[in-house]
Amino acid sequence: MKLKIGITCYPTVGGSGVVATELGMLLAEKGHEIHFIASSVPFRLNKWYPNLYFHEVDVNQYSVFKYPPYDLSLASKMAEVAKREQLDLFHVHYAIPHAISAYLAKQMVAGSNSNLKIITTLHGTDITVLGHDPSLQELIRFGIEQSDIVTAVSKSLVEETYRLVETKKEIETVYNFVDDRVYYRRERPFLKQQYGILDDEKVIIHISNFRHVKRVPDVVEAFAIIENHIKAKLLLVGDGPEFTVVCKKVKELGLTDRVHFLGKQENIEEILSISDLMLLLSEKESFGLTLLEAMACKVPCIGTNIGGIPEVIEDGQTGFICELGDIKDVAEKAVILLSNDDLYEKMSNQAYLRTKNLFNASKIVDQYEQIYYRSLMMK
Ligand code: GMT
Repeated sequence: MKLKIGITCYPTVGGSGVVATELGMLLAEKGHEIHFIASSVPFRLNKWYPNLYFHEVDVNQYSVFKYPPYDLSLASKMAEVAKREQLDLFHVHYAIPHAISAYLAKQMVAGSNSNLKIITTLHGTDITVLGHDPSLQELIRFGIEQSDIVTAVSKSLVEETYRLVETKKEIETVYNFVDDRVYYRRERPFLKQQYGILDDEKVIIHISNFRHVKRVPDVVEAFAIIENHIKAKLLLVGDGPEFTVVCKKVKELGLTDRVHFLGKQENIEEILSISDLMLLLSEKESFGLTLLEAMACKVPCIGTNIGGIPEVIEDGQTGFICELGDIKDVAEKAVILLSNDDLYEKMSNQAYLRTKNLFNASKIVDQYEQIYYRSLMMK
């Protein structure tokens, strides 16, 4: 049975937006009718499908409102689409505010679309929001409990949600995934030349939105030690609030000619194809989608022992796990890995195989499909 699915995500927000969009496209490829309901076209929605639609949420800018009521405009758009298109379900990414908007929309269409289901996927941001504003705990719990099925992107996030939100609702782990038709290693020698990277230099990469939690200065400090031992360049991809701090750190450590700031980039798979090692040293990370994209391109990773990172990187097999802030350990492990060809070859292959076996797009999309069908059987 083909389904009619409404998907809501923040269209411009990193990993969760990417996962929601790629899931929608893959479901469309399987013949389901997909309706994205969001404030703008999701940035990764770059293919056309006859059975995939986009419905824009127009947020009222009326000057009486100090804050534009995004969640209410969204609820009203979701209700409109659900009723007109007779959607089977909403799959929303984030409990706050999307599960709440879905709940409102469901109430609004109860008369004409009584079996409409809500699937909510938690990406970790709800928990971060809770850290800043504990008064939202009840609302997050409500969003979770009013959803028919709730998933989270790692086991660690499931546990953290139970700890902080105190709900009895079952939360299932559905890992993020990577599409191996897009993410695979290519030969790109000319790209290296364009970045002025010599053949005997190793390429270390970090990709993030440069928020404080990503600890990008730790990446730069680790690189400063690494490049004392081996010839290497650091590629910093992305942009965000800590960008200036990171630039300052690079200058202070005298690394200006060894570090390239690439800013926000599309086609990450191209840059990953010239990379030898990824560093993700975050203090909060429910999954770390960028690690998966790297591993699919045969790039081993070093990450912190935080959140879902150890579920993605298998310590000692596909890279290494280090304690938060232990820059010396990160650098030592990077030097060991990058100067031992046999170990490198083994880890690079293992990284690739891990994504293929565990985080494969078709496997995870099947998992979501089963969840959708199961939800329709629920009362
Ligand atoms: O990491 C961010 O700042 C963006 C955030 C988001 O909402 O997209 O990422 C979260 O969801 C991603 C997709 O599930 C995960 O890979 C990231 O680990 C998670 N970020 C955090 O938990 C900080």
